[in-house]
Amino acid sequence: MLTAWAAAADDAMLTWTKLSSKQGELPAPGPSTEQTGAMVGDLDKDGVNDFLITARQAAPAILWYRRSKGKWAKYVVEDQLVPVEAGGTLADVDGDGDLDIIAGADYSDNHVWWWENPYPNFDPRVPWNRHVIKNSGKGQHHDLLVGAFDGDPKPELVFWNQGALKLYLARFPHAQGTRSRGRIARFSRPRRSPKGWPASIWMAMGWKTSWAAEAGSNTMRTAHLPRM
Ligand SMILES: [Ca+2]
Ligand SMILES: [Ca+2]
Ligand SMILES: [Ca+2]
Repeated sequence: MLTAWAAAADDAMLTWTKLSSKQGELPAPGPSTEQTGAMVGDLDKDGVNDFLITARQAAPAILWYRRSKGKWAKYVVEDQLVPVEAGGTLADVDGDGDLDIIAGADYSDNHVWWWENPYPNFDPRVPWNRHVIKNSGKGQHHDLLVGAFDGDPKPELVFWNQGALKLYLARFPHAQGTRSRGRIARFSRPRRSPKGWPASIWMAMGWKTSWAAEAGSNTMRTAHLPRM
């Protein structure tokens, strides 16, 4: 009874405030149209979430909206035009304790990149260093997610490459400050799917643990499997 009352009280207190760049309440993201992506995370580690907007029609391709003293300030992360697709994600790629940005290219380009968070040295006009994760094969990478897939506690990136109709895993560089690209592995379809599994299942084995993923044109789910 007490829990139900508390939940109802929280709902009653929840209010939303709309802020619009059209009304001048937020800096406008342009000049590009086609804002492809929005990512949320605490990029400056002050305990308050910030957000990023990506675009693919004109530079700059990535902007960071930093929350500071009750206002939003706009910082350039990528000052070039790179065709960033929807579906980027945030993770500490280089292991130095701050969130970095990971995103893939749209149909026109075969890259997947990550941008190195320069914490604590932020300048609204200075872009972040961009690194390459993938620069071969086919284009379009909508769906990216980060998790601990191979049995050690370090995270890896899994992404679906729409142009190739293939699912990839990329290991992060192992040591702080490394510029290595890590390692990219490819999922493959099992010759015989276990009974009852959907036809869209992909599997990666030979790592410390086995895992499976189901991928479609705009969705992806993954799960650990018992040792096989
Ligand atoms: Ca923040
Ligand atoms: Ca980092
Ligand atoms: Ca950093």
